[in-house]
Amino acid sequence: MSPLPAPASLPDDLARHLRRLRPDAAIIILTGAGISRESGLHTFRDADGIWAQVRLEDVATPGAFARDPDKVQGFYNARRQALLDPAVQPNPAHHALARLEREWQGPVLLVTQNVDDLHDRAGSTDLIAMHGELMKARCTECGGLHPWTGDLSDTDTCPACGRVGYLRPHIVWFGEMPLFMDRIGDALEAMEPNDLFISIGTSGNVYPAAGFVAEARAAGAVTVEVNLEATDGAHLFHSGLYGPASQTVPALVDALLAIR
Ligand code: BV8
Repeated sequence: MSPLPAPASLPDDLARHLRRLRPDAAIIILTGAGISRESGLHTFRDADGIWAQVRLEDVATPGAFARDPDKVQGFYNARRQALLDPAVQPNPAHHALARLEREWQGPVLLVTQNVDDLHDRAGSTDLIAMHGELMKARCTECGGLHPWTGDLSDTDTCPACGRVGYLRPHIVWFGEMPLFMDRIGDALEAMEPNDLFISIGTSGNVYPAAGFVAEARAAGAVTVEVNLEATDGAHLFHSGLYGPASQTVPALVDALLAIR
């Protein structure tokens, strides 16, 4: 296979790694809160992040929900209303990933840790929300999943089973198993040498998502970290692209789509 043309406008080491890619390579992308920061949503562990405002032990664990359901419901009700703000829209990074899925010759799987709906609204379709979705409620009795845009409380009725007071946010809390792990694991295991794994806007603090890069690398994939700045896990990746996602992600997608 003759070497692919070097993608333009990327750091040399990243361009060198991307040259290994086949134009129909499989791409797996993992996103975190950083990709939505420029849409106006807070991250978790930045100085102005969510965990600087409230303790995760008080709002994002099953124990917290059992102890004080109103506090937990109030935490997610506020975030659901913030997401519904018309000013909160997909940014160029979300749109670039949807474009990559449309135009790349190989499969593009987008796994997000985010519970906002910005990837969906940008048009990504092969999309896994492994930590749940803010705009859905789940019945703890019948398991029914329901679109939910208003506030949730223990006075609400499950549209499926009619029980009152059994609806919770469709969110994966700490200590709960993330969603679609079989599908994600199969996709990572199926990666071949010179496929591509891209991590975007995540600090790599939360497992099992933070372990995906090691699985991809073990399969021989090219691994790239795209983030505002290098994370503590930067050494786990072959290369990195640093800066605001609304600039770095479109540049990376342009360079990938230049590979023919
Ligand atoms: C599990 C809820 C096992 C949704 C979240 C004890 C018991 C059980 C498990 C554990 C335990 N102790 C530890 C664990 C494992 C635990 C874990 O990893 N804990 C950490 C804190 C050490 N994991 C779990 O509990 C997981 N479950 O292990 O289950 C199991 C096994 C069998 C049976 C049952 C269970 C569950 C993990 C999911 C937890 N839920 N949130 C919500 O409220 O939103 S995780 C939370 O962190 C969010 O979902 C978020 O997505 C995730 C990761 O955070 P990031 O997205 O990375 O955000 P962060 O702020 O950290 O970083 C943002 C980055 O963006 C930064 O690097 C920044 O530089 C960058 N950035 C900022 N601006 C920009 C930018 N980049 C680009 N452009 C910009 N403009």
